[in-house]
Amino acid sequence: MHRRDFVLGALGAGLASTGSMSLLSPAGMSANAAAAANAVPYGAAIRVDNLESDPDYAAAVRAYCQQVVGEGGLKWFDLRPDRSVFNFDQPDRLIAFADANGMTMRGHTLVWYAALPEWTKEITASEAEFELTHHIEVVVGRYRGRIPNWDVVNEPISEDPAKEGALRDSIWLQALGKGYIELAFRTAAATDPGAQLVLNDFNFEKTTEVCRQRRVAMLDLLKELSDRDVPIHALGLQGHLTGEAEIDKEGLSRFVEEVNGLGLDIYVTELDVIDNNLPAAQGVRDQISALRVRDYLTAICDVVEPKAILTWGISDKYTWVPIWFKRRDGLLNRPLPLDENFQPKAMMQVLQEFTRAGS
Ligand code: 9MR
Repeated sequence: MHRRDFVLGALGAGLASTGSMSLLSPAGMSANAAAAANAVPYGAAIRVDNLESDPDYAAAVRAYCQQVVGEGGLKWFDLRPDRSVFNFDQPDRLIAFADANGMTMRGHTLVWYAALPEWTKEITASEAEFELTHHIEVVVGRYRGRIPNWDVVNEPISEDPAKEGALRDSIWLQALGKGYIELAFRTAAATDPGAQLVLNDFNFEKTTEVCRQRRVAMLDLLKELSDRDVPIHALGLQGHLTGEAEIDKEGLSRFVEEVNGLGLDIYVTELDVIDNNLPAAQGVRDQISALRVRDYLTAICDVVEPKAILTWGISDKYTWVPIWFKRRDGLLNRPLPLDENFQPKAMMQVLQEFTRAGS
């Protein structure tokens, strides 16, 4: 049998058991009631400008999400145009939207190798500790008690640990060594002792040797942090899945089990399916993407119920994927659970199964 037939067959069988696909909210149940029934909160990364300019987008977010996270806004290059400036405009608008709609907001992200403004190149090794801790104190301090969980450190593991060493190069690693991670978590915990502090990263789920090495590197890091009693509460699995790549269900389940064994919770923080190499036919493409999401969430939820499941965007109308992974045939990317007209795709039904039922 051709591999694609198998993939679609397996997916078809899975979807058939859950009935027809229409809206997330079952007939007769309001979106809010459906949200309240969720065992695991569902959320999405949000572009706050579009919430205000596109009423259909805002309506979709209201209908489906119990959590939001800014796709940008809290990143250094948005927040820190200058060394002495903090511009909280975007996160303030997003948290106002979240509060008004009974949603919680995640904070993304305090320390990352990327999305840094030019001026950060001037930070000297002796200034780095102050710049890092000051940034965390100001940002977490502003939202203390209001943003209940933070991606404190984002993507600390290198692309390919076997070749590059375990930790990803960054201004923080260069100036402060690997201790920058511990420093960031301790500072965040001291600033808001009630916040859930998350380490967030991607690419643990494929059957490749690189993914296996990345799981090993992440586990080593988490064990070290745990041995040192660093206040870290969860691992965020981003879940930017590659459409043509099978999920290593066994490898991912065992990884989640080991992480959970360290006393850490699991969040799924940035789920989407990079579909530039999938077939053009919309139905086929959407089914393969839904299958990847199903396999990914199955591998995780078989072991532990995630604290939340968030996709990186909600509609194909607004997604980062074409920035890096535009399709050669010129068709739009379809990485997210709603299409560009905010209609639910097979992926939304899969998300619904995992958020409604829990694990
Ligand atoms: O989707 C985000 C895009 O709009 C930003 O320009 C980019 C740089 O800040 O970051 C994208 O989001 C990334 C996230 O912050 C971390 N994991 C990978 C995401 C996709 O690149």
